[in-house]
Amino acid sequence: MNQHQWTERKTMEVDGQAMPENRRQAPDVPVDRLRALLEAHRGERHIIVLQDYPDPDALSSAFAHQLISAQFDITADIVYRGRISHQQNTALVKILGIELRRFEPDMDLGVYQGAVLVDNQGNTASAILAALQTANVPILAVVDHHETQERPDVPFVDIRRTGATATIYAEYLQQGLLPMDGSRKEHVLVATALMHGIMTDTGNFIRAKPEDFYAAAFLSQYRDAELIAQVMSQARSKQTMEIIRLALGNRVIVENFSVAGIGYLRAVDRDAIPQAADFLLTEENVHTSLVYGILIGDDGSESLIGSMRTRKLTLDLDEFIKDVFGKDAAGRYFGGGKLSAAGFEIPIGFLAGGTNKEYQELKWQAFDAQVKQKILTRIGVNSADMAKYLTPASSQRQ
Ligand SMILES: [Mn+2]
Repeated sequence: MNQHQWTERKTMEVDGQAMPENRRQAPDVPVDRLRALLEAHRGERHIIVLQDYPDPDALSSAFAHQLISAQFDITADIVYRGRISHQQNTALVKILGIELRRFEPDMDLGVYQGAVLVDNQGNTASAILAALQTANVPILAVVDHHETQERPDVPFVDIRRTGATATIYAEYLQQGLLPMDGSRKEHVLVATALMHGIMTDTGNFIRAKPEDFYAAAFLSQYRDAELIAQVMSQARSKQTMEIIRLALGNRVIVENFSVAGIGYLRAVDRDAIPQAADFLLTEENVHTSLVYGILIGDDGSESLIGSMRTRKLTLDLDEFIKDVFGKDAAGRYFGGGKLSAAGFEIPIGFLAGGTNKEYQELKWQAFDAQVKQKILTRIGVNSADMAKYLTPASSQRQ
């Protein structure tokens, strides 16, 4: 944030109709443009598209978008493709009663007049995006806080480098897009969810920026603190613990990077990967962690997935991941993210499947070695030293 914006923000109060009059009237204020867009689409049915493995920031922002849309008689279905896999996310969805629809290839998308991308720009929800394109459903809005991807035809784009997308939605609420009423249950729930979204995306405010704190201050008037405590105290599953154990056992530490492959995992355990990466980062003399594995989807498809975390301020993980793993044939990056947290997903395609254990093992070793080589080369390990780091870590769970 530059000095000018910061000065402007300082004039904002945290408790209500707060924006200075001149800014509220300005035509380029996002909330006004979003209001105009929703007004123009009154009475329609929209699809809110989430990333394949939605996190609390995505879930809460989608929930907020759904409530805002209802103000304009717009029915908005929240759709995602992967799994709700983190124990806290399952709890969040249950407690909030958020209604989610899981994407199926035979879903009739023709019922939607428009799509909204929340906490993503389509590249982490590529299957749904492709289906929407086939069904001629236009993308009406993108609200996100990741690095900007090109989406030239979208009428409403609000991408800001805030700590969370929930921060942007909290601002919409504060600016009157959904007049908040503390006695209404769904308003308490949306405030609670957005607060949790900001907390998880900023590492409990450790990486929060001024606008995230402003948003949290506003939400604190409505949120249910007990509910947040309940969501956050959910225990990890046995499988998640097991994947963390594998990451710990398989990790290779080079130049303060801790790198671990964990072999194959199922879609329901997807979220154990970032949790393991978070855990490896807690070791002393480690500033960056990477945990990866081969995800076996419910449909038998396979993809190499990974999560990366860093505490090193000078390391831009978004750039790092894009640089190391590159783009697919269509020119889209396999991954990216924020400065301190990023991930990637590379479809294995033709090599997927195979029930033969030996073949599975061989395949894992090839991918394991390839990821390590790419990462270690980028870190600066020379080819003579490379061999000693490439002893394959077994994919076996026992
Ligand atoms: Mn987010």
